[in-house]
Amino acid sequence: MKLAMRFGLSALLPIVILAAGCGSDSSSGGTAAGGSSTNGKSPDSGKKLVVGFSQIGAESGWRTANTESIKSEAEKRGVDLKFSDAQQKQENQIKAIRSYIDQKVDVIAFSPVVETGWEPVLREAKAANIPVFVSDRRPDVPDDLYVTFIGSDFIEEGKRAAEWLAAKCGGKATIAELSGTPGSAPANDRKKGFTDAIAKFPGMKIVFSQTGEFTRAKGKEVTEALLKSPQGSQITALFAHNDDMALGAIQAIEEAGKKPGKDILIVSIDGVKDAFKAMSEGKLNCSVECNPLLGPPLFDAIDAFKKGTKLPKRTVMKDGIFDETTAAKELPTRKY
Ligand code: GYE
Repeated sequence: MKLAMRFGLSALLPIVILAAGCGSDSSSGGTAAGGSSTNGKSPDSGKKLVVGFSQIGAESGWRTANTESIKSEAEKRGVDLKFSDAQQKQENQIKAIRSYIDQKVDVIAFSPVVETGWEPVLREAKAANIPVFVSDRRPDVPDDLYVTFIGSDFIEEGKRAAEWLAAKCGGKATIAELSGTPGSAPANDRKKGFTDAIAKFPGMKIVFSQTGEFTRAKGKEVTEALLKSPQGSQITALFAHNDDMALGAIQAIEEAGKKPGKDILIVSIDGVKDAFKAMSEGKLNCSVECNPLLGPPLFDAIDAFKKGTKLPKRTVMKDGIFDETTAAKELPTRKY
């Protein structure tokens, strides 16, 4: 009953259907956790919906666009958003989620920095009857602990990066990998997708792999050290788990007197504007898109849930792939 009261605001919010025309694609059915308690009963007296969102940090252009999408969408819909930035620390995210539980927010949403270690705090949210929505990265928990998970397919992204590179280099490459935050879903899954796909090409080998923590500075630092090492001269291709690390690597390659995109082929993931600039200059060869604009589908899902709609457990964002041949044409229309 208490929850039904809190969710009563749905009558005042715009009617939006989950995933309709917003670049996402629902898949694999499932039951919305706790959905029965909200079935749009008892309209409340104009009280704003309170959503607590725990963000990972501000490590990349992707993350900046993602934060902006969530904040602007909340504002547009008149949602009272309690937003916190965990500065890459899981303990800060757990603290934020606990404080949202204490404040009795209507909904908790979060993007988990790493995959493991979330079960206790999500059980606390469930015990407090607060529905949890997962965006961007998946936590490794039983799926009754959250309503729905909206984000891209990171394994597929890694696979697409590998297949693009294989075609470009004719199945022959000595590859350096810059991986993302250790233990994070995109780092784990992109590595898996890429590694599984290059297994079909005996001439393609990853000979170096180190984390660049999804940041430009660390991507540059790691690449600088690699290029100074004896192994550096053997590298013919670089796979970065995100654009920012690739952009840092590009700076390091140029400072070492080599031509990024020519002496070393570079493929990365995200499709942010700076990557399109680098591609149009021929310094980055390919970027697999990962759509950060999760605000609209997330709040659509929250709205649909409040109305008692059964949501899929998983909604996969639709992403493209771009390379140096198309980047200049695409650049003016990029949204992030
Ligand atoms: O690719 C990277 C960011 O979780 C998909 O996190 C996200 C990743 C994104 O830091 O740039």
